Amino acid sequence: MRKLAITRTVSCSIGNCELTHLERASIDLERAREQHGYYQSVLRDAGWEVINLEEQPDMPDAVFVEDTAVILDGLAVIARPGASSRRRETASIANELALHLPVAHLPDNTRLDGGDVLVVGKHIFVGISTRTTSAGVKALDALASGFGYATVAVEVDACLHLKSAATAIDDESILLNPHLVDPSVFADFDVITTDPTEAGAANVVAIGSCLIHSAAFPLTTALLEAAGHSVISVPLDELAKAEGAATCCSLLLTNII
Ligand code: CIR
Repeated sequence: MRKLAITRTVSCSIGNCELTHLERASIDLERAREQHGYYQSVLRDAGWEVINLEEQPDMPDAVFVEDTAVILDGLAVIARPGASSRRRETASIANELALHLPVAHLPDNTRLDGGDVLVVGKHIFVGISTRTTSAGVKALDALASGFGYATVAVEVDACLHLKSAATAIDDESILLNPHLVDPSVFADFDVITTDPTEAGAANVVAIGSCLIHSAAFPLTTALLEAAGHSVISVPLDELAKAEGAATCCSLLLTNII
């Protein structure tokens, strides 16, 4: 089965990124690109074909491709980013995705960031956040239900996106920070809770053989390993200054031709 990861070069303008919960700090572009390159190499080493889209110099947050689409089994839904500065990012992503699977769009009057959409098997959890509206959730549900998915809305107010608070380890297990999301939402799953001293540690990318996790959260990495998971720690602290985490940097497609 083909495994495709869509990524995009870190924009030279990343210093002008959107910020919601962090104070602006100077971002070292070269270091951010090095860390991004290492993230891509980890994907390649794990057997993913990495497509790197060209830089969008006038779109500071364009490296965070996760926010531009939701990948389902048999359908890609193009997002409607909640931040106006990010809306133009979706056009080139839609063109690329259309080469690999059917593509659908959300209505104009909706808002939805891919970072708010956690797909676990046939369950979709969607954060209602500063970026995603309930109209966005309903529109996604209308598209996804035809593909056998059940969608649940989740309140998110303590962090940027739902996936800042909870991500999937596999189809049965979730890594979450109980201070950022109500754990009862995931009552039907096995849950691993992040170390209480590592606020941003709930973001993990499941790439089949192992998990990509930020090297900034070693105590939570150790908890994942103690639970039997294989983890690759990736330095992502430069991109974290732009409020980006590990899942943000790729769109992962499987089950495609
Ligand atoms: C933003 O605020 O949109 C970017 N600076 C960070 C986006 C991170 N994306 C994500 O968590 N999925």
